[in-house]
Amino acid sequence: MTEQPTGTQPAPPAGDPQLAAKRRAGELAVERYVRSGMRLGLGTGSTAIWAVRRIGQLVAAGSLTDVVGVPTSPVTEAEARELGIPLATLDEVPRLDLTVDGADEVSPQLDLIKGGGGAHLREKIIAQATEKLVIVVDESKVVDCLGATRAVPVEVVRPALRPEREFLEALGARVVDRTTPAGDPYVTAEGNRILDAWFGPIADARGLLAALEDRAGVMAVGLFLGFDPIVVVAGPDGVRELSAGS
Ligand code: A5P
Repeated sequence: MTEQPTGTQPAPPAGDPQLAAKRRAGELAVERYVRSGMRLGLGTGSTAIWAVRRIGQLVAAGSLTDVVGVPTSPVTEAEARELGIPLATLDEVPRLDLTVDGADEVSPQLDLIKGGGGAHLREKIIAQATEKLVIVVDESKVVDCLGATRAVPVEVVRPALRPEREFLEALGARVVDRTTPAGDPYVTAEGNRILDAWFGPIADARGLLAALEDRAGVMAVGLFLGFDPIVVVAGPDGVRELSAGS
């Protein structure tokens, strides 16, 4: 993994420093990587939304042309539509040039935990359809080991909720059924539930992912391993970029 210093950065917006970092990461990723003519995956969350907004601004200004976006969630779709970004589905555009998305954790190997917003099923489908994945985060997301600060979101079909919870517990996780702020069960865009599995630091993320993907009731695991993303990290000291290779 290499860290690349960035060039001149625009001044961060005033106010909450974490929000400013999220905004800077999202906007900068667009400036650096989004070009006219691209087929784009549009990520979900409070960081990726800044990339979507920047794309919308550039489309409205006419400086970004001939792009089409495939949203990773209904929330992103609604905002992108409002912004006037031309949209499509993977039925219409099955291969994407670039996706800009957020993450909950980024490991030194650039593996990820995603799904804090409950959209990781579509996010993984779109990441797999994408030539290049650009991840935008603030510094709090960079960890030494996946699982250090966040649960692994596991999307489960409703009838399998209890057996999959028990399976996760047998693997050593503390499992929380995700709920809405109102306390109702959280239901994903595909009509499934989410179990947030707290493992603590995960020594063998590949083994864990394989074990979970073997389960019939598991629709998506928020472990994104081996996607080789470019990670744009913004913090109080500026922006850095993490990538394998160069
Ligand atoms: C959505 O399901 C997630 O994968 C988000 O991309 C992730 O939770 C990061 O979200 P924030 O940028 O809001 O922290």
